[in-house]
Amino acid sequence: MVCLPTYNERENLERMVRALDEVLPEGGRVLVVDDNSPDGTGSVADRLAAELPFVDVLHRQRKEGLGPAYLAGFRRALDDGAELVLEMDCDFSHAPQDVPRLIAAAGAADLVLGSRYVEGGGVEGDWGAGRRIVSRGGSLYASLILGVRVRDLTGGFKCFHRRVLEAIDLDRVGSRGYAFQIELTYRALRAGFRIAEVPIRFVDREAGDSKMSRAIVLEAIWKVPLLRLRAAAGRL
Ligand SMILES: Nc1nc2c(ncn2[C@@H]2O[C@H](COP(=O)(O)OP(=O)(O)OP(=O)(O)O)[C@@H](O)[C@H]2O)c(=O)[nH]1
Ligand SMILES: [Mg+2]
Repeated sequence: MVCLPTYNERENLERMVRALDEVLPEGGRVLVVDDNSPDGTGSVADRLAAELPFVDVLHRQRKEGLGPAYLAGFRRALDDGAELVLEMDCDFSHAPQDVPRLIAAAGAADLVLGSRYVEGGGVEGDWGAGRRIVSRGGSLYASLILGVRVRDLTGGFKCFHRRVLEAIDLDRVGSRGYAFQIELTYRALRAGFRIAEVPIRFVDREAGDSKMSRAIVLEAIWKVPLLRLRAAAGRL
């Protein structure tokens, strides 16, 4: 099941869902998690769900950030019996054509990360220098502080086996933005799961607006050492 969080993705959602239809294996599903987008993305999602049997929608009352939206999506996916649960952005930064490679890699790993920072991966388009530094530097910062060898800790294109999400106490995951991506991967590692990174080319969004903010970056900066301290104290 692909969890697709949306906030004002009216211009992208339908194209995204149809592109996923082309690449998903038999039985694959898409769960749109919309936080009451002011641009009406939620009604686009409802229309798609009515037309396409593999699409479901989870409507949430308000925008609380990516973390809470994903957690709600994961709980639904687990309830629905999904064996593999994927995360990806709805703005085509993550290519739908890469989904089968992530799924294939899940044959030999518990958690697969679409990674920009391994051989063959990268960032395309006009991401400014500032944005590149935040992403690359953030990933490096987190791996140093946490002492893990993962190359791309901040990415949001992932494939979890359900056993990973079942083992992580989702109620304890408090991060909302990029920190959420770091926290989940770190918790999976601490729980002893095998992680594989497959190269992806990340493309800057063409339509719609970014939800990235200073608050999201700041949260990641202070949350990372906190995660490490909690883990050291055995209270992660
Ligand atoms: N449901 C929900 N979705 C969100 C929220 N914030 C972001 N999203 C979605 O999460 C995905 C990633 O958000 P983006 O705005 O692309 O953030 P980003 O990838 O960090 O920033 P850009 O690279 O500038 O696009 C997109 O599909 C967004 O619509 C939120 O609070 N709730
Ligand atoms: Mg994006």
